[in-house]
Amino acid sequence: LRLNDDHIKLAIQKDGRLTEDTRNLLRTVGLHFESYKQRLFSNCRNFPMDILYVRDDDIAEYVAEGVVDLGIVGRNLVVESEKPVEEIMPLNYGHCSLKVAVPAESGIERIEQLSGCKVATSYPATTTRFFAERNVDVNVITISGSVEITPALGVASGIVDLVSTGSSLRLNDLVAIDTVLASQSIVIGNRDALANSHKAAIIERLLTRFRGVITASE
Ligand code: PRT
Ligand code: ZN
Repeated sequence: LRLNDDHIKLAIQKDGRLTEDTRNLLRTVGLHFESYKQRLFSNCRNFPMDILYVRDDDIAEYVAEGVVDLGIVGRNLVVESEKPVEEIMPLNYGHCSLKVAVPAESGIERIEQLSGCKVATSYPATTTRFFAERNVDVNVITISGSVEITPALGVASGIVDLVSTGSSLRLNDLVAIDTVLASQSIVIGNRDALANSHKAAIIERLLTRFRGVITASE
């Protein structure tokens, strides 16, 4: 089992929220590949592609650097990474949004009311850009996990965090007051790979298969 230079390389999340839907998509479009949890990559038996399993946080970087040609990852991480990659195709799963939320009892209803306050997030680049574009001066505090408990701890007045059902916000007595971005799982591509006729042809064959099942599911 080894990486083949004639193959395109696709990075997907190794073990997380997007992993099962991503594997299902690849199998639904007819790709045959082994996947063992402990393995770093697998070859497709019936398509010139190798699949790498990585942390989702590393996917945009690997695509930008050309370690892989394609990646499947949440758009939220692509935007946050600020890496030069091509956003090729939304896949219609992994829907969530990055929202500004505050304690329900704070009475805060507009982001302007957070002026001068601390805002905790795992998305510092996106959050900083969002408030700067709206001329609201906040102090962005970067937290790697459990951002939703920071207001109760007195660490921040508000948060910017991913929301899907909203139950995590409700559980922590937080309410959303604005949306920073809408996200879903997307295909991203390396710009040099897309400009390479050999690779671009294989990539187009894969995207054509994706298009078939994605339109069908809408
Ligand atoms: O290990 P690795 O680094 O690869 O994974 P990870 O733990 O960093 O990410 P993971 O697997 O949790 O999420 C992968 C991607 O799924 C995210 O980058 C998003 O694109 C997408 N996604 C979709 C979500 C959610 N929905 C979501 N609800 N990611 C996180 N959440 C969190 C949310 O922030 C909240 O804390 O899940 C919790 C429950 O959300 P509610 O609103 O349903 O209560
Ligand atoms: Zn991650």
